[in-house]
This record gives sequence, C-alpha cells and structure tokens, in this order.
Amino acid sequence: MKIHNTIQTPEYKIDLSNWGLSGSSILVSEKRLGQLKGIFFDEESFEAMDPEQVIYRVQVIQPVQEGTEGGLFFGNTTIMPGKVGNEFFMTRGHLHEIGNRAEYYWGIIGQGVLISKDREGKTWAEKMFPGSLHYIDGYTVHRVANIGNTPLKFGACWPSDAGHNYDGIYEKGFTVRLIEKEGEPVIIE
Ligand code: M6P
Ligand code: ZN
Repeated sequence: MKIHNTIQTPEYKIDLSNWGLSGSSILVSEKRLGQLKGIFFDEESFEAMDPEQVIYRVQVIQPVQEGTEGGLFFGNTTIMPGKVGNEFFMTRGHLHEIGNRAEYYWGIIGQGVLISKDREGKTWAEKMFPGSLHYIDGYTVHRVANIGNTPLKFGACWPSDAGHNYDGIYEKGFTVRLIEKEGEPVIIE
C-alpha cells in the first residue's frame, strides 16, 4: 500500500545469499517429472523414473496481472541435479507468446547451460554460473539445463505481457540436446 509522504518498507525483498524472494504476491510452482513428458529423449528411462520427483521450482513476483503491457515479472528457478538417461534435467523451455519480448536470465547458484534457438532455427548454448548474465532476445526459444551435481538456481526478469508458448517445443522441438558423455556435458544434434 502506498501512503502519501511516508518512508515505507518495500513490499518485496531478496535474500542476497541465495536470491530467495519474499513479499506479498509471490507465486511458487513446482514441475514434477510426470509433467515433463515428451521433453526428454530417452522415453524408456523416463518411464522407469518416479513421476512425482520434483525437477524444478519457480518463484515469481507478479506486481501486475499477467498480460499487462509495460509491467515486469521477476523470479527465479531452481533445477535439481539429475538426468533422464544421459540427458540433464532441464526446464521445459518456451518462446514468448508475444514474440518480440526479451528476457534476462542470470546464474545464482550451481552450474548450468542456457540453450537457445532463434527464428532461423540456429541453436547455441551459453554456460551459466553464479554471476553469469544472459540477454535473451525476442523470438528466441530458451531452456536451461543443470549440468552440475548440486541444484542450479537462476534469476529471470521478463515483461508481464510476454506470456509462454510451449507449442514450438513439442512441434519442432529443440534440434539440440545436452547430454553427458564420458563425464562431460556435450551438445548433440
Ligand atoms: C524462468 C522464467 C519463467 C519460466 C521458468 C521456467 O523463471 O523464464 O517465465 O516459466 O523459468 O521455465 P519454463 O516455463 O520453460 O519451464
Ligand atoms: Zn521466457
């Protein structure tokens, strides 16, 4: 609440040791393995795993309603360490519903890789680590994999009208995957 001419306590806080968020309207969600069907390549290994296993958690501050033009959302995602077959746990990945909307990601805890794909179908990847900062241009599919043995936490800030489009992930898929080969993360087509 805004009270005229007073110095107030801010509505939201970040715990700077782990970027955990607190405040009035923070949404928390969890993605379990069973909700990520069709995302991982090795379906046999997928079926053999516990579908209730939590793969990642998301915290988001939504000061305005989703879809509001001009607002900003601020959040973080924690991906557990692990693999399905030899493919690292990762977010589902998405495009923005309003294609030209961009986003920032940054590494907070752990080791990861941001995998991107642009409109022309060109794919590339960037290392994520505490302090890494990533500008994700509009019209770019983005997904993050945890390549370490500990949880990976990354921050995100994006326009409140960007929206999430997951269709492209299933239709055409990512043309690249991040797997472990001889103990090292590698990208395969
Ligand atoms: C980041 C942001 C969110 C996104 C979340 C999980 O926190 O980009 O918008 O929802 O990661 O990613 P996804 O929706 O692809 O599973
Ligand atoms: Zn996004």
